[in-house]
Amino acid sequence: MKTALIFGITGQDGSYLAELLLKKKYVVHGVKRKSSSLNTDRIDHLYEDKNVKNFFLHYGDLSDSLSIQSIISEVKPDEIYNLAAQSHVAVSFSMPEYTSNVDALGTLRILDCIRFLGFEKKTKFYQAGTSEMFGKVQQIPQSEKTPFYPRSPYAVAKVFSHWITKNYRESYNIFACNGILFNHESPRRGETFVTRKITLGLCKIKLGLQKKLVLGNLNAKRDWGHAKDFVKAQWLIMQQKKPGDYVIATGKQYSVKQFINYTLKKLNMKIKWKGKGIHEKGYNNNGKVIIECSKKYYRPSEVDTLLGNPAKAKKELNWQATIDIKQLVKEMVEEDLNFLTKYDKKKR
Ligand code: NAP
Ligand code: G4F
Repeated sequence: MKTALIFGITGQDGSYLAELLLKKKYVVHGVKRKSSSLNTDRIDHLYEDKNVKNFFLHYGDLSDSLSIQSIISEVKPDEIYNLAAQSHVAVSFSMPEYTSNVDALGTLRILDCIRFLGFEKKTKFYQAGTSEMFGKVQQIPQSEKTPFYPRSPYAVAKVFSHWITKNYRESYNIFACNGILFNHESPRRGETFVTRKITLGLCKIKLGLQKKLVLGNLNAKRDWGHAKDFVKAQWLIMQQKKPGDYVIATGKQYSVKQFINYTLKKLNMKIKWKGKGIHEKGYNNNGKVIIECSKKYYRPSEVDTLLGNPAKAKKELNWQATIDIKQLVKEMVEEDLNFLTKYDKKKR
């Protein structure tokens, strides 16, 4: 039986990866942060299920070497997945030092712990890299060979993590891999990322619980997949004969505005778009503005376009995305409507 340790188990990907590994009969250990309010809602169904025996949680933090050392030496994992991060690009401009500490040095802390404990031959390592590292893209589409041009403190920190992972692989022979994952979403996506902000916001407007949705740059383009597909790729990367770096993407690109239009269609809502850029607005049938833009949600430097080339993943991992944007939007809208209807009934 293999043992896995997931940093970031309470996040979107951590929860799906834990489900996948438990299905594959792994013993799964996860690291959660101390928080003054509950932060385990994405994994409570696993923790509370009496049939799930091999699932354990530990308190720890990527900014705290002692907790990392004590957990890794106790668990002695076969595979470590580092999914923990301050993962919000816009927030990284407000908290650049904290983001660098966690997203860059946190990775080094785990890798050096593997080396320090002499686990180089035992413990494989996966680093959650990102398409944000391509930033101001130097090539379209982006592959493993495309040079990085990070455009935020978040992306700069992730570039450090990418290279330190490669460096520990080459220097100490650790089975250390980088996934370079393009955007992936789900009903479990954090509510401040644009896709979930859109599905949740428009569902609330549909149910009369909110009047307006205020967003930033509607013209940004992303390669959006489903987190369930993408965690499968993370596991596959760790099962190869040799450690490597892989772009994981759908190979299709849509704008934020297109994502909104798919969501409106699924909700059977019609709007008229008027204006351009920051002045663009969406009007409902009664002529009321239900979508508008604000400078508040623009970034000091934007990543305008991201489009991945997942050819290497297809060839070597036999992986490809199975869920397209329409299915993704459908699932997110249905779960948000379901959640809001239950929540609204409870309140009454
Ligand atoms: P997420 O939902 O934001 O989850 C991040 C996880 O990291 C949470 O469990 C969070 O804990 C934990 N965390 C944050 N700061 C930490 C710290 N100081 N110490 C320990 N844990 C900490 O992110 P996600 O969407 O699942 O993404 C997973 C990873 O993939 C992240 O590293 C992200 O940067 C990267 N990535 C994501 C995407 C994407 O589109 N989703 C694409 C490429 C790469 P709390 O629950 O307590 O906040
Ligand atoms: O949903 P977003 O915040 O995701 P972003 O910045 O692409 O980052 C996500 O994907 C990365 C992979 O490429 C991950 F590494 C990272 O951890 C995170 O998961 O924004 C997507 C786009 C941006 O161009 C942003 O400017 O949507 C635009 N946008 C427009 N209005 C907005 C909003 N983004 C947010 N969060 N909120 C808005 O109101």
